[in-house]
Amino acid sequence: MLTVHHLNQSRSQRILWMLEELGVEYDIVRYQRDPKTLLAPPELRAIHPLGKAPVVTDGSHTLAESGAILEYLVERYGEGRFVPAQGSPEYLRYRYWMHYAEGSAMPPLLLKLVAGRIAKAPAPFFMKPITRKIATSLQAGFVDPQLNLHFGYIAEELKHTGWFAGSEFTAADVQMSFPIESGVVRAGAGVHPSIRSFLERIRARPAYQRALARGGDHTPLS
Ligand SMILES: N[C@@H](CCC(=O)N[C@@H](CS)C(=O)NCC(=O)O)C(=O)O
Repeated sequence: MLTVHHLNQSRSQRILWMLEELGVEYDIVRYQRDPKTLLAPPELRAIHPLGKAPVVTDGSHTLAESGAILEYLVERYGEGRFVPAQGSPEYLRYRYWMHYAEGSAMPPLLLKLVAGRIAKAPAPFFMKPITRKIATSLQAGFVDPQLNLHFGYIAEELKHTGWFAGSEFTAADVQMSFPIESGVVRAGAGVHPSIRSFLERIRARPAYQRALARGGDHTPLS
């Protein structure tokens, strides 16, 4: 039986959703973030040395990295579904968005989370204005302009067909759902109608709703 090592409010929700789309049976082992540090508990390191979610075990395979896991699941269980035909222009877009999600979209979103926490972190009163100034300068000078650039671009791309890789729903849409849901919470990405419409369409999918019911609340951290 395939097992998903699932951390609350995390990227592992994407994997549950993909498995529901594929109709593959799976077990869930649940882990809770430390409420202060937000880190995964050390038990997850027993499954994979980095101790980050998601991790999937399938028979003798232990897999990490959301994009690599999604590609594995679609190749192993998809029977041609959820991926464009190899060699097609849609396949190139598919591969691009599979990498873009974690390689380009997530770094400024993570910086936004960290800068927000620095600004709110307890500090001696004489240090507070300094830490707040560092955090707000980082946000205003780099993070916010980068996020506006990325979400403006994503919104334009979604205007073509409403999906990321051609006119059909694919695993690239599953992979992109996490930066988009995080972007709405952290970066006001919901101002773009094409992004709102994408979210409405994915949230209406029965498989998305089944994954939510099994995985629990996955509202991205803010
Ligand atoms: N690029 C990795 C990122 C994995 C990652 O950072 N996961 C977060 C959850 S969203 C995590 O495990 N955070 C807790 C920790 O770092 O201890 C992927 O896509 O799987």
